Amino acid sequence: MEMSFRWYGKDDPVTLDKIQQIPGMLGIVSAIYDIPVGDVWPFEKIVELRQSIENHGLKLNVIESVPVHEDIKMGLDSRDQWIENYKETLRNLSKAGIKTVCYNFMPVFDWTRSQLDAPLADGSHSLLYEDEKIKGLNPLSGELALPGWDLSYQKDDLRKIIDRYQIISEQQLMDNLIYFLEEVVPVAEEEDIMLAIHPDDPPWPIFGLPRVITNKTNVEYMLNAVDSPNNGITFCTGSYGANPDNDLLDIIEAAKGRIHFVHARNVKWTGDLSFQETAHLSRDGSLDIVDVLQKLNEVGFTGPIRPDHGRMIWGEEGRPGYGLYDRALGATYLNGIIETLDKAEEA
Ligand code: DNO
Repeated sequence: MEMSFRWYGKDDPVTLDKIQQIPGMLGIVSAIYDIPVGDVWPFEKIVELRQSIENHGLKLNVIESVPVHEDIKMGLDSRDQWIENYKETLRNLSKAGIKTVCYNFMPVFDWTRSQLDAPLADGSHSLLYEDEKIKGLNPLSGELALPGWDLSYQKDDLRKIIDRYQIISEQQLMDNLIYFLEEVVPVAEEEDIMLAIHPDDPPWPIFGLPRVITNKTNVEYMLNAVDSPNNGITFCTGSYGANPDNDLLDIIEAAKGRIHFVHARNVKWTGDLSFQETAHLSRDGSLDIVDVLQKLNEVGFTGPIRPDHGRMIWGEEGRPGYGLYDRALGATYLNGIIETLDKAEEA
């Protein structure tokens, strides 16, 4: 597996200089952040990003994410133009040497939490999701603005989009995803790009908006609907694992050969549809990270993996979930497991 780390570009306080000092670090997961959603990513900009990473002895191995325009998710007539742009971006990425592209199909809101700095018993803090709190929130009020959300919408536009989703069922959203995949997967095949859809986080509907990449049944449906190795998934332990009904090993088995990227992190279930993120260790959360890596190894996964969200520890301040220290500890823990698995295999 290729140990990798997410980097938010030149403005990220966690610099490449620091990331390069994490033992065993090989890959950088990044994106171009100043292009409006839906526009074509220029080849030169991608090359520039790649170059800045290679100057630090690291490799730009995954783009996370190329965002999907809301018109595509809503299935509007205008989607075809946005899909053409998406194909062009894939071609440019391929030309610049990128082989793995992560994206998601969550309506409007990407990953969602009710609190970004919830204390843990050890004095650190982390991301918390409490469904009761989320239920009581109006996303239009502005009281919750999360780092993963696209905040470029004007309030009225956002209201219109949310209204429009009220008549889109889960099946329709899935159909819109498949329409998109039928268009872009052939280009991914031509360009030798692995598409890796990120699950919905959390894996259930929020704010009355449908969500579809939530469980094994839906993942299988999506993989079978466009049955190509280039149509794959990002296996995010913490997103699928937020729902105790999801059996992570079972999902890996169902998606074997189609997992192109892994996000590894742990969560502790704290109640019905509620969880708090913890350190990566199996004993700290509800997910068994060793079992997951063992299973990934068993199904032959050798692609990029990154430690995901960490706690904020040692007084670090920064982008919630994306500090340096706890993610670096996570990488070291994951590397220990991977080395052990590799040795056992050689023996
Ligand atoms: C959160 C991330 C997500 C992810 C996107 C992928 O920390 O895992 O924001 O990058 O959903 O498209």
